Amino acid sequence: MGASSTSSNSSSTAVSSATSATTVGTTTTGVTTTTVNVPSSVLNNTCTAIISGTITTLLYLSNVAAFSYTYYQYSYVAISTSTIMMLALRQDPNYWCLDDISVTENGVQLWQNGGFEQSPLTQYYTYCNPNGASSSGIISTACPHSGSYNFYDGSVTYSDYLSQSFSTVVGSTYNISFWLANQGGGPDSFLVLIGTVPSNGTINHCINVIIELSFATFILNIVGDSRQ
Ligand SMILES: [Ca+2]
Repeated sequence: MGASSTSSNSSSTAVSSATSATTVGTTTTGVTTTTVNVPSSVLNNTCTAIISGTITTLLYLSNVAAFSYTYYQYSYVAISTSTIMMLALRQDPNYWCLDDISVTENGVQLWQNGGFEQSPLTQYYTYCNPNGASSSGIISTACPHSGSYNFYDGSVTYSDYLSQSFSTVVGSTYNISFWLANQGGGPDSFLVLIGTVPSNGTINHCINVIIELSFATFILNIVGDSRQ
């Protein structure tokens, strides 16, 4: 019997008595796999278009009530050499507080500025607001979980999108976690997707177009078309 077994020494808590002991869940580790249908408008747009391959939904919350900072943790087995995680946030009447995002493999941190202590946001993150939603996400001092800053997002009516990509080894397991608080009730939604960055590493709708001034009038029309 050579199987290595991880044995926990914790005394097996005998389920006893008739007291209806409910789990008190203030800061829980929630590995919640819910099968909720994410609206296609949230899933399919110019922001999510940069993810390719098999896309895994780690978390989808929709129209949930306010809750204090809660720890979310997941394991993800990489399917490509470059992986992207994207978070989509919408909070019409209030705000999401997000902090301490972490992606590790064997203890090595792969996610940069997960604590949002460094500015500007776009130094490490790709930020996308496809519908120009108001009260969209920023680095803020409003509700840090640790340090002085957090991501603070009250994107109205539509989600805005925050993402970062990192190198991965196919078949290796990555530990993903973050802290999230909801400052109010719905309409709200919070989505976390993970998938593959296209192999050529380019993002189709972020093509740099060189404008030659002598052809400015003509070429500017082309620029307008290419950015649709
Ligand atoms: Ca922080």
